[in-house]
Amino acid sequence: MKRNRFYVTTPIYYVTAAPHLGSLYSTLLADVAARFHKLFGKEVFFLTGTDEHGQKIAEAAKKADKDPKEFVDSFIPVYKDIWKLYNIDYSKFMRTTDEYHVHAVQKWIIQLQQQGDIYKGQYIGWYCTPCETYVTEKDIPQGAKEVTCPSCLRPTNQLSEECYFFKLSAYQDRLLELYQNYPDFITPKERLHEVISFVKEGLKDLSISRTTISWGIPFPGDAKHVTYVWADALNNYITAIGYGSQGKEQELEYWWPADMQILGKDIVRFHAVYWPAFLMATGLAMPKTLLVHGWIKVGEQKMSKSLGNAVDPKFLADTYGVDVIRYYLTRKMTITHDSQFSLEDIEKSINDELANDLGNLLNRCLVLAYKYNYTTIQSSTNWSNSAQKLQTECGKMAHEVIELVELGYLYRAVARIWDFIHLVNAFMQQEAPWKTVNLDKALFEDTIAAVIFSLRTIGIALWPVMPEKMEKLLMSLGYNLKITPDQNILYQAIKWHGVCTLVMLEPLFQKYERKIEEKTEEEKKILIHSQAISEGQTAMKNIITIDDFVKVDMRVGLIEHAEPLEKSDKLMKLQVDFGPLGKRQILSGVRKYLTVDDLQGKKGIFVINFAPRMMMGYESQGMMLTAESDGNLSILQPGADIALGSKIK
Ligand code: ME8
Repeated sequence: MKRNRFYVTTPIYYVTAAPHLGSLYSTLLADVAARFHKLFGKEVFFLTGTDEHGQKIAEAAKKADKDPKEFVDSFIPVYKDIWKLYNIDYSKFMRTTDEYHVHAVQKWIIQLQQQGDIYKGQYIGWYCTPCETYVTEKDIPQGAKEVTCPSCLRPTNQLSEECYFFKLSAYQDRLLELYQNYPDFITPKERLHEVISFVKEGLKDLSISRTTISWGIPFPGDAKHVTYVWADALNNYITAIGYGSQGKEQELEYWWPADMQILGKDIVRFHAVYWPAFLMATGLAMPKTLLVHGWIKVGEQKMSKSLGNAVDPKFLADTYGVDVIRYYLTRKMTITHDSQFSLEDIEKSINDELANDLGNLLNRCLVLAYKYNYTTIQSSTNWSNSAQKLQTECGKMAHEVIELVELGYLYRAVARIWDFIHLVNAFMQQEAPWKTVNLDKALFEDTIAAVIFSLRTIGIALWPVMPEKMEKLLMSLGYNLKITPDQNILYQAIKWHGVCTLVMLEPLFQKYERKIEEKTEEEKKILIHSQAISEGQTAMKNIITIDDFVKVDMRVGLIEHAEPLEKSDKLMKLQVDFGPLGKRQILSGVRKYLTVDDLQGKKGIFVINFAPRMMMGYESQGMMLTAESDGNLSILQPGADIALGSKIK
């Protein structure tokens, strides 16, 4: 029998700060996947937690002048509150400082030592503390005195220490076999190829203990050493379900192997190389799939706390609502690639998709049903042809959604549900029940019923993504969502059975119509910050040489006369004196921002070697330079004693 269970995990996060949008994203994907599998009738275990040992945490605690345990403890309620706010329904929140985990990791080390997978040696290498990893040899230039981490581009430190090694090299062939025999082990495929080429380059044994720090799990039998943070952390996926705890063997057997392990592409090597090798050594089965997602980016940069561009999930929930952000992250951040985060996109999603495509469809249908007193809706035994077609499409949608969810492509599953929402909108438009109501009441009822049953299926299919909003939607259709073990509720919904008793509710989504002036200071800050980063980065990409620059002839000129062009609400006509170079007429698009008084009698900087251009019937013989900031424009003014016609260089 197919295993009717689903075990999903997230990375356990370093607790050096409150969770940011990146940590929320991975955790949310796990929550959405878990809820889908519950809908499919499976028993679900959803594990998340925190990674609390290692140099990075020790250093952050020291900076905060706190004991490391006290430091990590202070963040746990913050994590739990954010997860609660976002309705993250985890089964267990594990911490690597939990005693059962510490003991289990020590037992694991002893087992591997006894079987010869761990031995003592000497390590010399460059260590990156933010990534908690050594730089691999191929990334170190010969004779280098300083080495930058190839992953995060920050400086590394040279370490030489006695340490314990895990015999990773002995697993190289078995790992390659794994990737070959189970190509679904890593989703998406691009990541699998990267991992294969990394392993083919040759694996060195992995240092799994440290003597230079003390904040870690004591290495059994050698008090000088603590366990390397990744050897400690990766094991959380099994210790949390009973590995190494007496009397919990059955629990481990019940849940392991994990069905889906979700992580960002930054930590794929740890999960796709070290982790399966650890499991092989431990004698446990491989997880079914590692779902490796791309980064949320702002401009060209990964969103991250240390880069100062992280967005606070609490602020987003307060501004737009929890389910809107759940929807936005699940649908718009593609798993396979990096994705750009932007507040404008969130607002567009609310207006075009949530309020318009979905909210409006529900509302229009409810209003019509109420107006014509048809609020107890029966499934038909004799659907019209077009309603039957819609039902077939509804079934197809549900089947494809289930397939996509099983593969881990949650963003595509949501997009597929949305295709169906568009279809239902088109059906409503085509059948025009507001017209048929007076001509053919049966057809009117058939149309309304088909839309209501479609909406019921949509509400169930979208529940994992927007649980609160979809519970409301379903309530307005008189449907009480009940998760039932061993029954796939989505399959049942496509049969369009039963009766729906409608209840009129407030609109599900309000359009977001606040203009920039009406936004809060925090919103403005994020908007301006993300725009500045992307513009700055675009500027960085368009690098030019000095030869390009000198082609532009820029000169100092005096605006003798300025007048708005009557025919245009944008243009000002300027007469500009360039001293020995003569006078020119220049048209400038500043009318909305600057008055005649702002311009007349002022010196400015002008590009004078553009080909003359006709604008609204007047010739413009150059361009005035301006700078824009926060929606205001000002002219660039040289000092008072700079002669007219002077060249800018
Ligand atoms: O690496 N976009 O913890 P961590 C998308 N403790 N996801 C992001 C992201 C972004 N901009 N920033 C972070 C660690 N993430 C280890 C893990 S597991 C045994 C140990 C997510 O706090 C993404 O899942 O640095 C990434 O892999 C993870 O947070 C890194 O979290």
